[in-house]
Amino acid sequence: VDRRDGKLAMAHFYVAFIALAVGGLAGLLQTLVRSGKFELPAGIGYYQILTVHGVVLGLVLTTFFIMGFQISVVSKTAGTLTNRQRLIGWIGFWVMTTGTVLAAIMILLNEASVLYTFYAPLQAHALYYIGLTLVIVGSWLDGTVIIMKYIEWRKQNPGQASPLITFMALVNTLMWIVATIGVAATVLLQLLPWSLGLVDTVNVAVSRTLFWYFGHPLVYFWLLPAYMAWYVIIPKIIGGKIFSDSLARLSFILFLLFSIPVGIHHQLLEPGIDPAWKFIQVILTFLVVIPSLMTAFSLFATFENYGRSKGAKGLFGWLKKLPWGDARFIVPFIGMLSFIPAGAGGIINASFQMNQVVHNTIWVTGHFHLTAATAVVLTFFGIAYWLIPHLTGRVLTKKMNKLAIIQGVTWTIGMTFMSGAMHAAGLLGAPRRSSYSEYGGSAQAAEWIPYQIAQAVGGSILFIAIILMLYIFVNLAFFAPKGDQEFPIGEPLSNEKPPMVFENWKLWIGITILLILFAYTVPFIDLIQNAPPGSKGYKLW
Ligand code: HAS
Repeated sequence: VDRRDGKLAMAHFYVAFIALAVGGLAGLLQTLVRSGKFELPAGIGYYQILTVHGVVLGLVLTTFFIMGFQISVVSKTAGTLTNRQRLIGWIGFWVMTTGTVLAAIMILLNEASVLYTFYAPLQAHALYYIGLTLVIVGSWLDGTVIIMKYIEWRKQNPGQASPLITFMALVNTLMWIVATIGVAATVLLQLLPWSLGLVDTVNVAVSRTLFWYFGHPLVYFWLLPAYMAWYVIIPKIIGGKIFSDSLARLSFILFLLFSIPVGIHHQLLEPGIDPAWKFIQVILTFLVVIPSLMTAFSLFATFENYGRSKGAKGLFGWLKKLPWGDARFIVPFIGMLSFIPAGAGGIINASFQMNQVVHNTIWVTGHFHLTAATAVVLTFFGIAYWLIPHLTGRVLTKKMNKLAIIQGVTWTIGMTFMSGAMHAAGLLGAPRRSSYSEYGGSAQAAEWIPYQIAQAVGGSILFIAIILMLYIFVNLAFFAPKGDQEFPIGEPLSNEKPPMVFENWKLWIGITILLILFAYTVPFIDLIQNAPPGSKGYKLW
């Protein structure tokens, strides 16, 4: 990657890893509070640190890391950014950073303890919403860079399929832009006017629905960069080939189509939405599982093909041929493994009836610590181990490689304790998002306490893993020996030419919009028409 593009990407990574430090500390404090053995000092509120944790890790770390990664892969495979593109990228970076600082100040002042899912009826200071709006607008500018580069590449290479990982970054960008329209709508039309005192009330159900229209594709916006690494980068690291370029493109297109019209699966227990429409979105949710199953199949095939090409025998002999001593492989691989139970948990959540058992319990928190905070984050760490030295002109030494493996394993142990205990306590009915309470000596609540202590043990181990990660990051950015770290980009197994229909964006964006209109039009009409008495104006308020 060109040095100038590398600097732009690194700027994003600095903010992402600062976010890891701040958000990780908040997470540790939360698990300690919930264990009942610790009280927050200086009048700091539980929901204040819970908001710091969710916003800084769920929104800031992810968005900055993903933008830095996508800029790097596009610059590597579609060509160095032009000066204009790079300028737009820098403006995007500064707009996002300004927004982050603004939102962070409001949270620290306890003016925005509204959690990372900041829908009504919780209300924050207007500057918090303005800050988050800036983060989104900045991310659109970064997204514009990806779109411009893609268009330029297609013009220069008529009739040819774009480089696979550039194609994937484009899909993720398009999905992000369509999804963020929902959150922008609730912020600009509802939350900002309400927090500025321009309107007295807001339609809470509309606010929640607009949030979840965004909130579910948000989780795939986190996942797809991990899939980019699993499909394209891991095959090269192990010395193998991508199982199928076309299959990878198809799975990304399916994510574009089915990630968005499924947000109501977060609202299955909410009044005001007709169960028939809930059920339709449940079916659409099961369709978005398919590209993940395709990914699992493709990864197994990649690993097995590679192992057999090295002479592996028997059903699982290929496992022995994988490079277990390479942190760039093993850390994301643990992420893949964790995604098997994590995905199974997601399928449980999405099952209409079973959702009643787990909704609003700490099971859901366990689910997203296994998906986002294990599968995705371990993959991001695995990427950082080679991308940071590549961008700073340094190398990952053997010693750092070893420490990186220790870091990944420590993270896994911590997360196994924490997420495992969360799943178990959730099945016993422990609520999510609540501070420590014995609920007036309830026998049921007493059963949760050992699991809450296990969560604190896990949280403490995770904090050690964060310190290790930050140490490795600083080493790779500033102190590792100078050198040329490989940027691994895999090649497909066969010379197949992916069908050009994959690049027909009018078709795919058209179907995406139709699916969204199908899944959301009637629910929104219902929510606006049936707004509770006392609502004024357009019944958005
Ligand atoms: Fe989820 C709630 C359903 C995936 C994140 N989810 C959440 C929340 C978050 C989140 C943050 O339907 C909480 C939001 C809040 O604050 O309230 N989720 C699903 C489903 C999937 C799913 C069906 N979620 C994710 C991913 C996330 C994420 C990915 C982040 C990155 N989720 C739900 C539902 C709720 C929910 C409900 C609402 C619950 C409620 O009531 O509030 C699916 O996409 C999962 C499909 C995945 C698979 C696994 C495929 C396996 C692969 C690995 C292969 C491994 C290999 C290595 C090859 C089917 C690809 C093995 C090698 C060997 C040698 C063994």
